[in-house]
This record gives sequence, structure tokens and C-alpha cells, in this order.
Amino acid sequence: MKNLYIFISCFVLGLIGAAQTVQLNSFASGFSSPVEIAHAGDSRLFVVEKSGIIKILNSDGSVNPNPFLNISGLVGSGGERGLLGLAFAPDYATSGRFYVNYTDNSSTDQPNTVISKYTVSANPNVADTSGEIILTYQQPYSNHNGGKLAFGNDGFLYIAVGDGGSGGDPQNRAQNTNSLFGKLLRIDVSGATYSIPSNNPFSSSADGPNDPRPEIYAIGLRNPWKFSFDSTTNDLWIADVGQNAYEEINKVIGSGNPGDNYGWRCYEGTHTYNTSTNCPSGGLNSTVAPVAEYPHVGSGCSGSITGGYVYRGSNFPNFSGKYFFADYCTQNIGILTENGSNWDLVFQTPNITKGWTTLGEDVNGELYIAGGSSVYKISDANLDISENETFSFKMYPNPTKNIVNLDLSGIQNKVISINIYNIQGRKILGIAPTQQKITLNIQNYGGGLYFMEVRFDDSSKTIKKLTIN
Ligand SMILES: [Ca+2]
Ligand SMILES: [Ca+2]
Repeated sequence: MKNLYIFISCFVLGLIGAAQTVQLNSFASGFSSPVEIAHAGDSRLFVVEKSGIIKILNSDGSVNPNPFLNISGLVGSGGERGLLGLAFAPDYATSGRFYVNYTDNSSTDQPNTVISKYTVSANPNVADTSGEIILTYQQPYSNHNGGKLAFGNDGFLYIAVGDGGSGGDPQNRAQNTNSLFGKLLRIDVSGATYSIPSNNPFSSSADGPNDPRPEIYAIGLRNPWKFSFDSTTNDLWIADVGQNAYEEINKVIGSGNPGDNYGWRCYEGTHTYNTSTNCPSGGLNSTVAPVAEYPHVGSGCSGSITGGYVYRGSNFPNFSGKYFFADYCTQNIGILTENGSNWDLVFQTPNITKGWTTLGEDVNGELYIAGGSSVYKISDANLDISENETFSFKMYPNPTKNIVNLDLSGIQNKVISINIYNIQGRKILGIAPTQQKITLNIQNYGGGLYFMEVRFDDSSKTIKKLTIN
């Protein structure tokens, strides 16, 4: 069994050592069922709402009043149906091409999944509303529609397709190469119509009703609710939602091997699920084993993975190279850390808990997460920003909500200024204190992480983290 290492973690409450502690900071709100966040190679984020609307979220946290695209008239939305995927072409800056994945409004139970091409208009903040259908296939059930789209560094479009739905993959579609369901597809969309990359595993298939589908790149997926490519190494990460027992994360070098089998429905994680028919003769060892899995705990909504990204940003060095994901049911955030040839898994209960629906990565590699109607920035509460402190001061309460007290007893005559910075480094308050004990009203600040800086007359400064709830 290759690369298998399972670290089943207890859910960890609070701090877990000094390596990293996730802190979520409010970034933007007012979205309706956000299910995807993408960028187009510039500072904007594009937030996909399930009903069929794409909104532009600017780097200052503002949301454009006019949507980038509104195709809600084409989209059938509800439950696991809706506008689910968005990917900008690698040459978007010149071609203006982008791709969406949605379930249409033809049927609630058996809608068509549609992958369409759109282009930006002359206004960079508004898309042309006339789309062109690239690929469509009818869903056998309303659920397990996958939907994630992303370009690999090979320039090809990868498409996550769930097993079709119901439960337990009743027609065993994920292992059936005649079916697009339960697959990772890969197509070349650089031309007028899509074509098949030459090293797709069934690229030479005749594509008749009993022939393997040439669009298939990898098989054996249940409902890959998010995959991503590491923006530094290009390694492929696939999170696959489990049936009733195990959630799993798969990682392969590069985009893996054409024809890779991720195991479902024969296996749920590394556990046999249903090996009655059409399973690989080599058993579990001949499938791609997850680098991590975790069991459901309790009943009801007890586990549903939302895959994420390897952190490649620069703001939080402790995060570098770790894979961040979340769980819709437990509302925890998971972190995978490379440990030799294995990946260690820990969960953290963040300061804000929601049913997490998607993570997102901006052009600088910083990470975001969406749940409810909001988008949060993922930051490291253990960010070490202390410099050689000459003078110390007391700050309380912390975390706080409406006010924060500073006690400068013994050092007040040395203090030049007191400044508060937000997580983006923008100064939002600056005062010169005239008293030893100061109370600051911070009730109008948004919740999140801030930095309290006190500057002294010897040019030194002391900085403390301030958390506002
Ligand atoms: Ca379906
Ligand atoms: Ca699997």
C-alpha cells in the first residue's frame, strides 16, 4: 500500500502546540450560498453563489454591486445542485475565457451538468452573458454532482464528476470506464471545440456506448468536493466525500498517472465498502491510497470534507507547505503537515464555526474560507511579530468585544504613540497617550485579528496581538 499513513486525530480544542493556530478574520459578507472562490491572476476574488451568480470580491474586502456574471436563469439550484465550478483559462489575461460548471434547470431529480465557456466583456468586472456549452451529461440523481473545475500546469481543464448520486453508487458507475460519473475528467479546451489530450488513458477509445470515455483521466471517486493543484509543485490534491464512515484526502505527485483508480465504491478511504463486482484485481493496493482519512463521529451530519489548498502565501510562514481543508459537518479546519513520507493530520476548532462550503486561494497564495453567507481570511494566530521588547505594557481584556484597556504604568512618559493595525497592515487608529491607563472604544471594528503597537522614545516598539470578537 503506497504512501499510506493514517493519523486519526481526536478533535483538538484550542491551541495545539506552537506550530500554527488558525484564526479566521471576517473579510466579506452578504453572499448567498457561496460554493467556490477563484482568482483570475489579479488581486480580485470571484465568489460563486450556488443560485448562478458570480460576484467580485476586491482585495480591500469590498464587493462590486454588479455581479460579474448572472446565469441564474439557466441554473437549477438546491441541495447539491447549482452553479458549482469556476476556472479561468491560463491565458485569461489575453483571451478572457473562463469556464463554469452547473446543474441546469431541466429537472430537479435528473438535471444535466453543463460545462460552459464564457468570456469577459470590455468591462473587466462584467462578463459577456452569452455562454457556449462545452460538455454536458445528464445526472442520474440530484446529489453527488462534483463540480470543481481547475486548469493543470499542462494547460488542460480538469473536471470533478461525482458518482451520479443516490448512496453507495448503486450502479457502480465510479469503476465503470463507460461512464463519466465518479471520475476526474481532463480535456483540452484551447481550440474551438474540446479535444482529448493524447495521454489520457482512453484517448484512442472509439467512444461508442460500450467503449471507455476518452475524457476520463482518473476513476474511482465518490463526490470529489474540491480538488486543487499546489501552486508551487503542481501536485494534485483531491478531497473525496465519504459514504457513512470515512472522509479522505488524496495527494499525487504532479497530476498523478493517467488512469489512476481512487478506489470508490470498492473502498471508502482504506476500508472495504463494496467489492462485489468490477473491482481492481490487485485490491486496495492497486488503488491510490489516501494520504489521510478520518472517521465520522456521532450521527447525522457527522463528516463531509471540503477540500482546500496547500498554503503558498507569504503572510504566515508557519503555514507554508501545509494542506488546509475543512469539514462541512464538524465545522472544523484540518491541517496536513508533511512528515517524512507521511502527512500528519490535526483538526482545529476555529474561532468562528460554520458549515464550510469552500476554500479559496488568492493570486498571492493567501487562503480564504466560506461558510454561511461570509468569506473569512485564514490567518495564523501564533504569528510571531515581537521584536526586541524594551518596554512592556498590559492590555486587557483580550480577546475582547467593545473596549480594550491599556496600562502604561511606569512607561507612559516614554510612549510616543499607540497604534492599531488590521491584519492587512493598515493603520486604523493612532493616538498619543496622556494618561497611564487608557480605555479604547473598539466596538466599530470588525471581528478578527489586530495588532496593538506602542512606540517608545528610544525608537523601540512593542506589539501585541489583539483579538476582537
Ligand atoms: Ca448527481
Ligand atoms: Ca478513495
